[in-house]
Amino acid sequence: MKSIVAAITLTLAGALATAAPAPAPLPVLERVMVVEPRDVGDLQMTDQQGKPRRLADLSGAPALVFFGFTHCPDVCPTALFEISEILRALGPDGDRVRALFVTVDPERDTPEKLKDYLSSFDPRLIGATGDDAAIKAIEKGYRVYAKRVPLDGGGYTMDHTAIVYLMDKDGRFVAPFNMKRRPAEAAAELRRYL
Ligand SMILES: [Cu+2]
Repeated sequence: MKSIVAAITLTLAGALATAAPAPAPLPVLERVMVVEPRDVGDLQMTDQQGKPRRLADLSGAPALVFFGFTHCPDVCPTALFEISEILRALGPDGDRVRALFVTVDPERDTPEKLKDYLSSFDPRLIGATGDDAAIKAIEKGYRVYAKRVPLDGGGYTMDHTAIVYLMDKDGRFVAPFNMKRRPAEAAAELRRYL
């Protein structure tokens, strides 16, 4: 799925390259293909301090929401690094933006594990975990795909949606956030939602 979206986005980018310069942020087809998250505000999670929170508690500020798991070999650490760079590029405005990392692997990603993992990234990142039902409910709200895949040598990894969701300050979904640009450009777009 992700590669299809990427391929179509690339094709689209190629098509647009010859057209008039468009405001960059939203690859149109990618936007159309994402099924919009709705009514996620009432959902419950536990943050990396072990504190129960409602997703609605995050509103009042634009938010970047990303799903993943701490055992992820590359996609998640890359995205969290990039999100951290964007927060840094925002300067003091970074405190007025929220960034949420929701685990799709609550069995292994306890609050303690999330806290330890997120200590490598921007301290403003909020980790979200919960029991299986709570995480399933968040995945459903965001229409996120996440599936356990057994590994040959035992154990498992997770296949998961790797979109960064941009939510506005009322907690409504805006669009997939375009991560394929410099942190300063991404920061400039986020500032428009403050
Ligand atoms: Cu991942």
